[in-house]
Amino acid sequence: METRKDIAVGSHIWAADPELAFIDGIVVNIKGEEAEIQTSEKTVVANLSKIYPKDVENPAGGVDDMTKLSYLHEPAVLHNLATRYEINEIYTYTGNILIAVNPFQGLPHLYDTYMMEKYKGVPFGELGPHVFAVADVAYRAMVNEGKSNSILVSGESGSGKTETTKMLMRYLACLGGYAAAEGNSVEQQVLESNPVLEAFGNAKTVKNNNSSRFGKFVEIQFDKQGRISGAAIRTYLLERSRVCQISETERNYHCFYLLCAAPPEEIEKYKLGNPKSFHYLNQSNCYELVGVNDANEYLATRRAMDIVGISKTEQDAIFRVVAAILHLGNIDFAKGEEDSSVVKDDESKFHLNMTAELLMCDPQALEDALCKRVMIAAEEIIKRSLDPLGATVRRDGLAKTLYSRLFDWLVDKINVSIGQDPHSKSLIGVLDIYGFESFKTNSFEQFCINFTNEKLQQHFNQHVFKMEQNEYIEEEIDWSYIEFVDNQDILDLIEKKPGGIIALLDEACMFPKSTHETFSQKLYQTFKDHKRFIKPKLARSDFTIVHYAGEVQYQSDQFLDKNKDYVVAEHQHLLSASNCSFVAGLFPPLSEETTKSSKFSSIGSRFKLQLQQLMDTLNSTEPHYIRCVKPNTVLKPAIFENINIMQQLRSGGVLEAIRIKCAGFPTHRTCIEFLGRFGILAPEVMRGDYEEKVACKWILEKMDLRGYQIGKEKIFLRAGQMADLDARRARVIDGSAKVIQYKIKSHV
Ligand code: AD9
Ligand code: MG
Repeated sequence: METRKDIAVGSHIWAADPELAFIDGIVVNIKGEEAEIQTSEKTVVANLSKIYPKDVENPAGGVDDMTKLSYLHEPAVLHNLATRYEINEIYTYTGNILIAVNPFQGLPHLYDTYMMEKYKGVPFGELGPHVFAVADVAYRAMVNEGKSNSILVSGESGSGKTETTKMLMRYLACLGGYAAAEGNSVEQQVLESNPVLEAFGNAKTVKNNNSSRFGKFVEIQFDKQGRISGAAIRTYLLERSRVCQISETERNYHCFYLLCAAPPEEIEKYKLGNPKSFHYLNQSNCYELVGVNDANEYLATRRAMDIVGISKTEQDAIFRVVAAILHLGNIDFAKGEEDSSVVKDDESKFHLNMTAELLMCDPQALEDALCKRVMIAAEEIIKRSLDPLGATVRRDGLAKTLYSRLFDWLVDKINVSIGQDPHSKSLIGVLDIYGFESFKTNSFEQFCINFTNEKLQQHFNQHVFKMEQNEYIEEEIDWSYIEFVDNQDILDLIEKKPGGIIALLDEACMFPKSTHETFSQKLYQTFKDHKRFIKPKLARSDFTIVHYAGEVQYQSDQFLDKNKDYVVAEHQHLLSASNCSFVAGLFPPLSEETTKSSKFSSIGSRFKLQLQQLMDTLNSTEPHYIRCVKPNTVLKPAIFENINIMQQLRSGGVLEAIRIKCAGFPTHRTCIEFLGRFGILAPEVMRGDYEEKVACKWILEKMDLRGYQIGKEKIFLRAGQMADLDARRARVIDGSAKVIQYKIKSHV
């Protein structure tokens, strides 16, 4: 007995495969729940519930919109992307979501001025899928309706978010620029902010040679005429640990290597040299990037800094701080008297003096700030010595603080220099943010990144859901509430106040006796019955969150430290007294309040707030989504790793969007299309002179289908109904087993 209406002997299908994700074949026999399938290489047996009908009428080059697929399911989506990728069609729509598969090769014709001109003002969907089409539709909507728009680019590391973002910005600058603009126009400044931020915020990682180590939201403001009139850049969570700690094959932030490749007079001025001689760079054996000339990049960064309005004096100060951080990292400590520490040797002394000179502060004060800790007890101030290890931790802390303040200064400066347009009523926001991460070890950074993704996922689901609903309303079809998986419970687990993980973490940070173990115990107790929280077996301090994109096990041991944002008081005093106004400016004096209060400032809570502000902004805009996909882990063209890509489509919410569609009416066909394909099922109807809609209804009734809807011009089918109709159509056409046999032969 057949248990599935849409699958019969002779059906072309996809079956799950451990290596390729799915393989295609033809059903040659069905016994109970099991189907025997002939593929091009072997015969396999699969459970009927695990096979999917394959559309044999799919065009050879695939379809440019997933919603045009007759059967909207995982194998069809994957196969369509693969087919297109093979012919360098890297863009595909899913409704109005753009999927972009990283080509890992230059495709210059795809982005040249001819292409930009081509997409200008053309209605969405008329030309092939493209980032320019998304930027164009956002721009037109903004100009015509005066409504703000946003473009959200997401995907895993190395999938092409930053490249995509730059393309979007280039297209918007082209649409909204002053044609005859000279000098440093706003749009040029907006574009040139990219290389500056990349020099200081990007680094080579295992996953991407130019990985952004911060999240970014660029808000481009437009005037009434649709011209760019201002911009604001917001950045999120720069990875601080990289400044003093890098893993094998990775690099520190680009700017360090660029500076080491600066012209000789600058090298002399900053007493730099080979990157190999600096501790902060030589922990990894990787110094150069293939295809990148650091010396040229240094000059290019300087030029970009000129354009965004960073003065020569400021640039000198910036690179002085960068050089100072390198020297700082080379200061080693040895054991002094009792538990104290001293600067180790002459070489370390040289670096200490260089650091002090570059930061324009007193070398003795610098040494004290590194080796001693000031304790304020009731009435007196006690200076305690730190042991060499303690001093090293201090040194690294200072490096991280300096660098992150420098980065924030750059962002602020660029914002001031580009300027905001207070009169702008509409904007286009472009979001380039880290995708979902799950590594072997996951710490506080991954926790924050995945929290971001949960937030964006909720936004995405709600949007997809709403869009789908709108189409039903437009076609005036019945639409009863269709449920979709909501991730509100995960968000509550993380951010609820009081009682969520972030709130509990803050509590732990404020309580002096807390350790990561007591923090974890608290989590285990509080969330023991939470569906989204798991205490891993045998774990003492790990915890697992069941994210929408999968389970992630977090190691809590550095959560408390990483959540605390404070500048060591000694460092604050030292640098706010610097003779260099730039350096002193990075450490503005603290207000009386902050010095006294022992309350720490929580990175987690601040991030949560920033994220909420971002969501508020996004919620006031019309969103557009671009999902970037990384086709392989070797970063090479023309390699398409099925299973890996499936995972990305799943965690990027593409499959969820498709599931939402499937929960409603995934197949939309105009009446004419429908009759063309299925008229054969009811020749008597076709012979009669019926109105198209009536004819469709007759056929659907004859086939005894339930739950479908007929709109004003379209037929809306439930999931599986198209395949069911196709199977019947195939039976009518093929008729006999003879033809089935022929099909098998011709396939093998
Ligand atoms: V990360 O999360 O910041 O680590 P991204 O931003 O997603 O990551 P990125 O845009 O930096 O990835 O792309 C990685 C590399 O892929 C680039 O350096 C290019 O070499 C390559 N790439 C990405 N998109 C394109 C493209 N449209 N055309 C050609 C591309 N190459
Ligand atoms: Mg990036």
